[in-house]
Amino acid sequence: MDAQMFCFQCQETAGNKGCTIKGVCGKEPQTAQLMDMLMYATRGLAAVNYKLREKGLACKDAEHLILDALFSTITNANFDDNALKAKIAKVFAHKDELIAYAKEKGVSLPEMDEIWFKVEAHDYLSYKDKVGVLSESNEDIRSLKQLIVYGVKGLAAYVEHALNLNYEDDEIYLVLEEALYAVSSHNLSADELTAMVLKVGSAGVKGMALLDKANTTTYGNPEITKVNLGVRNNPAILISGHDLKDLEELLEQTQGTGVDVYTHGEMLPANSYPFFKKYPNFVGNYGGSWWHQKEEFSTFNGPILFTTNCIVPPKADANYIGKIFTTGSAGLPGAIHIAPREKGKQKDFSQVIAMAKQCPPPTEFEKGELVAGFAHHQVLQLADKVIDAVKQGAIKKFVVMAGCDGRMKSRAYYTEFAEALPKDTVILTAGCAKYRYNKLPLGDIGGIPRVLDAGQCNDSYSLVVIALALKEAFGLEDVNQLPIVYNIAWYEQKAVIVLLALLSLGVKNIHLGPTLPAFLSPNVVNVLVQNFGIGGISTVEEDMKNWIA
Ligand code: FSO
Ligand code: SF4
Repeated sequence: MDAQMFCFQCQETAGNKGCTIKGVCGKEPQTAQLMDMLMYATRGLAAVNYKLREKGLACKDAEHLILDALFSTITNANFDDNALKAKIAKVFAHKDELIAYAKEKGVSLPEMDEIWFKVEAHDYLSYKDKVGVLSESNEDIRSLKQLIVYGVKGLAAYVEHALNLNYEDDEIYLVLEEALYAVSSHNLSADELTAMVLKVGSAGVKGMALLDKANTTTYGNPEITKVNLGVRNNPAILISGHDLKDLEELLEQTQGTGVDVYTHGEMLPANSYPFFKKYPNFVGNYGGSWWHQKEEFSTFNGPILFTTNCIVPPKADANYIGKIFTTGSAGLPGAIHIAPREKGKQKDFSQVIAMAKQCPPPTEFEKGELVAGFAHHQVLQLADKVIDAVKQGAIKKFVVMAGCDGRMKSRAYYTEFAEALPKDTVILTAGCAKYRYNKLPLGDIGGIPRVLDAGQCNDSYSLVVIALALKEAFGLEDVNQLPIVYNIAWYEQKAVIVLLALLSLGVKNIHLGPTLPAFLSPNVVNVLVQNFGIGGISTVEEDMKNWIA
């Protein structure tokens, strides 16, 4: 059958080559093509704003449109064709305005197709070969360009969360636009593109630091918290995704309504922020990582609010159809989309709350508690204890097992790896990867839990801060001299920016699994192996022998 789409941006891509008929994620070919068009249009808008920025004339609205467009094309974020079409139209229209503005200000724009290209809505699907990933015929250049694009998508997601809390950084916008400009350019060498990859990685560190500052300044530093896994007897809303501002407003609006709020997936770390603990209806966490949602949503009984990915399109007969709400860059056909907040106002979650009131309370499927809240501030408060444990040999190694979870059977590796680790090792985690082992009874070392969960995938930044503090404490010159093994599980493009951020900080010998990205060509893999010692994973026994013993 002819390829109707081409997408290889995530770890579950078909055959570890590319989705060509329909996405393994559930993305329809038409949706994939619209995303390609949105990316092409956005690259044009970014190029124009980049040129305006050189003259100090960059447009704020363009920056925000670019963030939203990039975020919307991330794996499992937006499946809604109508929403994507509206975004394409908006980007084209804004690009036109900026082109006119550039002309008025005497800013010359290059002959780059992305800048001058424009089509009407009825033709969005007519240019799939021109705007798709395979339009770049050189495999290595394509690979480097997509590595940049995927890093930039992940970065945009984090920057958008920071923006929602009114934190911004022009230097990050500059890199986002410069990177998209580079991807559209035809005369950059592989070396120049490689340099851009690392530049995006450095911006990734800045982006995660910005979000960390936004989150901790607004909501306090995460602290050790026992998160309740059971349920209460009230109707409830399940909030998923990563956006803490949405959670704040939902909690505010549910006060006194008799409706409880539970976190799901990547929202779990919110339970550790002091700010959210004041809400009596904030009950705890329901369920596991994103891909278990079909079962978990069907027993939750109440409405589900997606603030970001990872959405799994429900089956037509799912009993929670009609109960899904999206907001921000997330979207799903058939779901109700909660409009953006107007300046100075909150988003309006009244429809979600009204629906919850009509629903039975959640059905319990587990009990107990989970310990979370080991972001940098909390861990550094325990620094003396941790350093002593290392000096006395009670802790021999730290294993960074951050990243994502996913559906592939081969990910059982991560549970088995965590179980097989010797008792004198500590796992540092962040992101939804942790659900593979965070409910295992792995115990503690002199009161230090053997799984230290820093939070969401963006809180991998905390792991960097912790590593740098340990380097100082032990008087080492290089972070690679620490007794740390990196065994990172990736799934989508936020994990790509976390990886690039680590590389830009000089972290070597990262193991990436369960498979290496399909978008890395053999030559690009070689460059990563030679310069950074990147490698894959093997069996638990082999990896234990080679990395830990
Ligand atoms: Fe997971 Fe999904 Fe946070 Fe990702 S829920 S996979 S890397 O969106 O963003 O860790
Ligand atoms: Fe395939 Fe992943 Fe792209 Fe979905 S996001 S179409 S699963 S490569």
